[in-house]
Amino acid sequence: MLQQYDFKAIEEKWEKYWADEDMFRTVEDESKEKFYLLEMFPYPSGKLHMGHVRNYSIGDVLARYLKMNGYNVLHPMGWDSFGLPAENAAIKHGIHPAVWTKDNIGEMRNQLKRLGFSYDWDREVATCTPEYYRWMQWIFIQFFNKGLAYKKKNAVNWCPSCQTVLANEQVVEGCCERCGTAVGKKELSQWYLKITDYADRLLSNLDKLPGWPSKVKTMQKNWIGKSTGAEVDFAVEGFDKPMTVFTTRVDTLFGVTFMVMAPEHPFVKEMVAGTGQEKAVEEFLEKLQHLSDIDRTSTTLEKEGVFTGRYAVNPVNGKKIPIYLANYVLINYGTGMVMGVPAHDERDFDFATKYGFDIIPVVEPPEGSDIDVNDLKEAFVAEGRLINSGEFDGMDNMPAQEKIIAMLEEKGIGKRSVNFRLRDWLISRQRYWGTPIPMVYCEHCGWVPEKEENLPIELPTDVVFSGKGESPLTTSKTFMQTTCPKCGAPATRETDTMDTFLDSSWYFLRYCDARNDREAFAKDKAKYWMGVDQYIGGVEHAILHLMYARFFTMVLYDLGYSPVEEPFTNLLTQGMVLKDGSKMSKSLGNVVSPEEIIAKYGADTARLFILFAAPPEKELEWSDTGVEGSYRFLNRVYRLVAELAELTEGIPAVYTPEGKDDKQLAYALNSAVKKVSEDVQKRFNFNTAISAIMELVNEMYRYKELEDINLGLLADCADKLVLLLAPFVPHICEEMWQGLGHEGSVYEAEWPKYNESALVKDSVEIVVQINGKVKERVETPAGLDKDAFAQIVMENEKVKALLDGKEVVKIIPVPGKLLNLVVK
Ligand code: ANZ
Ligand code: ZN
Repeated sequence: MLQQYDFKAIEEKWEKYWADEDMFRTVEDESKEKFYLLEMFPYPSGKLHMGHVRNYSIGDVLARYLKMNGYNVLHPMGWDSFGLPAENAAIKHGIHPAVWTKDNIGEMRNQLKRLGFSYDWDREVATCTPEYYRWMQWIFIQFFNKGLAYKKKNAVNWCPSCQTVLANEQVVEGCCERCGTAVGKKELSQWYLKITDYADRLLSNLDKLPGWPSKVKTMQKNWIGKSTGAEVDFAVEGFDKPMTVFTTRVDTLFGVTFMVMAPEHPFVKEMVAGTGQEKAVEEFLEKLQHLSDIDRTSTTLEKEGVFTGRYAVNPVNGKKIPIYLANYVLINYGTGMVMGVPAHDERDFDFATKYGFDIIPVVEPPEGSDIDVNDLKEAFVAEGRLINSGEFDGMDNMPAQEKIIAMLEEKGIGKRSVNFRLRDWLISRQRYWGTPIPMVYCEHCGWVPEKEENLPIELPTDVVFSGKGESPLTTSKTFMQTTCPKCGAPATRETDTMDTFLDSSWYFLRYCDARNDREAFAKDKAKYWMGVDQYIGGVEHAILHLMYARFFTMVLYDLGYSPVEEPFTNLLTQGMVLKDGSKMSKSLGNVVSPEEIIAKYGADTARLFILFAAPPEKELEWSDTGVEGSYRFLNRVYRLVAELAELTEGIPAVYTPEGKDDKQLAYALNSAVKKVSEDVQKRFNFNTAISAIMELVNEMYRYKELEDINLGLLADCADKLVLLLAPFVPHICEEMWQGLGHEGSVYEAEWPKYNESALVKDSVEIVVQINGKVKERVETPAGLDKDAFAQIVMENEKVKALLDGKEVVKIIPVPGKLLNLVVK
């Protein structure tokens, strides 16, 4: 063992050893308990950032700890490698996306190896390779055959700068999530996946995930957005179709004073024809073009509308009520039509005030309220009792809903109804660098999936990257023309590619059997490994990625391919890495590059700092002095172990603690073992685990300088110190393990156990405070009662000296810990 901590030599040596020995290769083994540990795979942008380093360091602690505890650990890594940046690089610099991506993967793989992460590289996947996307296409076809994929013309969000379609969730405050440009609308025929068929299950299954943070479950719940209510038909005068509205407040039916519908509603044209309102309606529609769905649901939106020239009839009281188009009614929610109840809905209140509709209260607050429903300044949205509601007057409004629905059902003009905020998933992208959608359009047969034996449909290489308009795949001379897989007639291929969120919706299944070229994954292997026992990643994926991955797993489960319905048993969302209080980002210029830190201090220091600075879920504030502190600690440990390696050479770790000092060191050792074991697996409290190890190191330094020392005890401490540190800082620990005379890798050694009897203290250190200031520390026997304890402390010579000439006014004993004295 070198005397100096030469991190560079040590880290290179052991990384080579792990690779040569194939240390982290995993195979299915029924005799061992499996643990599937997964960290979210990165987009290969070219360089790892600190967020990655944090995510993967957290995972690696667990992986190495579990391996030492005898688990069969699956710990894979791969690349979410389709996506826009590669294509933009192609447009800008003329580099082919495949080349750009491959180079980046190469660089980042080296960085991951340089950090010493214990991945099974034999299972590496990259979603942009034909070996992977072949099965992506196969899965898409299974969805299509099950009726879960369809093509539909729709007004979609369109980013004029990226020249691409965006899913609703990629539009942030009306702007493109990627480039910030204001998003517009475009009518396009697009592929969708029917995630809405699974809305109810995606929601109810959340209750079966006790290992997920509740904040993530709440976010998913809100995203799915289940609303329970009713649909009610209103006849329209002089028009043959009824207006069907979705309402969650059927109890307010008697208070309807107008009707509003989505301007895009297919009835609009027909309904307005011949009323004289045609021109006004047209002008209104023109004006709306520039509003996104997000603007239209904003609470600050100025509510506007236009009269359609028609009237509906309220089925419960025969009242004639005007029908308007309104900007706040969305076409793709409920039925796209709404009954306006200004007395009890804020948006309706604003609208009615603007256009002068009646405001009829139908719910009054409980007695004693100072709200006067006959003179409302804003909508009354709370619960209460029904008024102005005919036979339902006097009932509590919420229970009355059931009665009113029953009445509507009996008359055949309404029914119970449930709506979800979740929309079908728009997956078409007019882009090159994604999985080609494996569908063929035939004039005779319509959309036909490609034959499975023809997969993968590979990306053509003869394309033009202009960055404008349609998918670059349309510029290929060879790609589009094909024959119909069903009838053999000339046909054309789909040129859209898939949203990259599909690629990451099943990669965890592929890892179970990553090299399979006959199936997406073998069932028995998936059965052995799934579900993922611990998934770790950023909270920014709490909604979309996790929802899509759950959806895919559920569908594949229903089709008999996935052995589990829910993919991720336990989820940990790590906090962000901050510098000077804000997220590290290029634009703020506060980025610390992992490479620099590794070059200066080594990978072990980088890992230790990140793990020690904050618990995984919390934000981590970068600190240069913290990094230096970690580096100094590793040096200190290394010197200690180097010295003990010599001192205890040939001495077995066998001993009986005798004096007070032996016992104190044995206590520090056993409590460190206990703390690290519990903190790592159960609580991810890596920072407190490391603190316990630091205390042990201090104790060992103190002990080894004493006159009468037990070398067996020190030998045991040295071994266990290295074992305890091994999950956190792997390279240095391998070196120290070898230095202590052990054969092979420290990860083949067993995790230490602690000795409960060493944790029973027979003496404790008491802090003596005088007038609130710590003045002295005194040793007392453990387990004394209040009076005996106070007496022993007061009789201590040093304490007596401190109290000399003073009057003790009050004694406040905290047995085992503290004696507080108030003196005059
Ligand atoms: C009458 C009413 C009275 C309503 C009242 C609310 C309060 P959630 O909870 O989000 O599902 N609504 C229905 N479809 C709509 C659409 N396409 N665009 C805009 N608004 C729509 O909201 C359901 C409520 O939102 C429905 O209940 C409807 O207004 C409105 F005191 O009906 B309500
Ligand atoms: Zn055909």
